[in-house]
Amino acid sequence: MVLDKFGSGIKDVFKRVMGLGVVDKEAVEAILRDLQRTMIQSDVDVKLVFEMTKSIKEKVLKETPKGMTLKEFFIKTLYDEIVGLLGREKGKLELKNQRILLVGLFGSGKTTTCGKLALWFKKRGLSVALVACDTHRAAAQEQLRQLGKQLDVHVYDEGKKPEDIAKNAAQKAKEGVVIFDSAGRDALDGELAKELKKMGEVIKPDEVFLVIPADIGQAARKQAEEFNKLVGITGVIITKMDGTARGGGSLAATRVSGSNVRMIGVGEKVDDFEEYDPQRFVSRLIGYGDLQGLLEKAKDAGAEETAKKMMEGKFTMNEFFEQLNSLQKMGSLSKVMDMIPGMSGGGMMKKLPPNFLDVQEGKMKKWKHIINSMTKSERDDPELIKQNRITRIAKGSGTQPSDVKELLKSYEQIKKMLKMTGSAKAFKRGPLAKLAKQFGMGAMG
Ligand SMILES: Nc1nc2c(ncn2[C@@H]2O[C@H](COP(=O)(O)OP(=O)(O)O)[C@@H](O)[C@H]2O)c(=O)[nH]1
Ligand SMILES: [Mg+2]
Repeated sequence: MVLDKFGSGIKDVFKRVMGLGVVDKEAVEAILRDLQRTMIQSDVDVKLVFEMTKSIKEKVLKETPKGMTLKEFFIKTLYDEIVGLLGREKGKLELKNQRILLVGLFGSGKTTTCGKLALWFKKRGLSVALVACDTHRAAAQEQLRQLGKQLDVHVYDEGKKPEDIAKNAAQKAKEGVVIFDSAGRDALDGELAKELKKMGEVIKPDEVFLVIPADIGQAARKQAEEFNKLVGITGVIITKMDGTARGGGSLAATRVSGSNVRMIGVGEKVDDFEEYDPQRFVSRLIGYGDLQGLLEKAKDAGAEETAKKMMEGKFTMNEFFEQLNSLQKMGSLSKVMDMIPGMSGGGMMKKLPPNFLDVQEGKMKKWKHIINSMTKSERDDPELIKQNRITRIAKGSGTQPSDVKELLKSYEQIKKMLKMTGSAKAFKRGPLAKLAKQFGMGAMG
């Protein structure tokens, strides 16, 4: 498992929550203190840590969604927030021919990562070449040539200056994935910036990856920001994740810098290399099964609440729209319908004519504009909307008053239909049948 110490610290936090019978306010606070300690030990910026735990506390202690216990909600919120801290986006390498330039300070792992990248693409069927542009250190080019030999990948090294070597290679290697190694320095000084800029001009790279060792922790933020400002980077590769407790700090700091972590190095060998996926990482710590169950439950809790509200005829224009929108995606409205006694949502969905979704799409767009032009109080209580408001809303949304009226009518009909507590008849003769007609669906069932 990667991220040994950071990962096991977080895992312990989850274990502790799972082990509690009932979670109350005191337990939440105690566990959040544990989480703070773990994060700070991993060199996550203290301000970030406190912001995160504050946000978790506020969410969790405010209101627990119906159908979930505080414990479940707490675990789910922990999961969401930790994933958010580590970077929501999954790191990825595009599998295509491209030019990649690796930049970074001395000893960060650039040359090693060149080899890892070469193997990654080669294993996936692309042709690969390496370019040895580190003329700064005597043995640097030889190190890359050795890697090339080991991986059976061609290494370009003709030329004196880094930009000449890069230029020669760029002319010869027309296709495939071409990976350019570069020289580091102790710091990103003017000389290094100039050298990398010149290389960038002749290479015109598709990707410029900054290589950062995990053990610098939260200093990764400053480094990523500086390199981005002076050289321009498209992503970060964090190396040496295997040997440090500060991995969490470097991941969180990179996220704050605005860069994405694309890959992580987890050892010295050429195949110690992984795509970075914060969701998968945190899921593994909790246990995939546990998490899947919780996420499902959280979704259900939301749907159940909406269903209840809708059946009582209490729902806002926004909720109405959301439900219709998910109907389009064959999503949660069918679930909502399923929960209404006597309405077999699944059956109804199957009876929809195949062009139903097409017909609706244009209308949904229009309705969205209309709803956006309403005030909050109008959205919460559409009954407020009478003639002069209709004119205003139509103007504001670039639609006709008849469009606004149609939306209001549909809202009213759904509301009425749902109030007539669930009889399947509603679908055949009731308001929903009328609504169906409006959508151009004709009679249903
Ligand atoms: N444990 C570990 N060591 C690494 C990793 N990546 C690179 N190294 C080591 O870090 C040292 C410097 O790597 P090198 O690629 O030469 O760095 P460069 O100066 O940026 O080119 C070498 O001893 C590598 O074996 C990694 O992911 N894990
Ligand atoms: Mg090197």
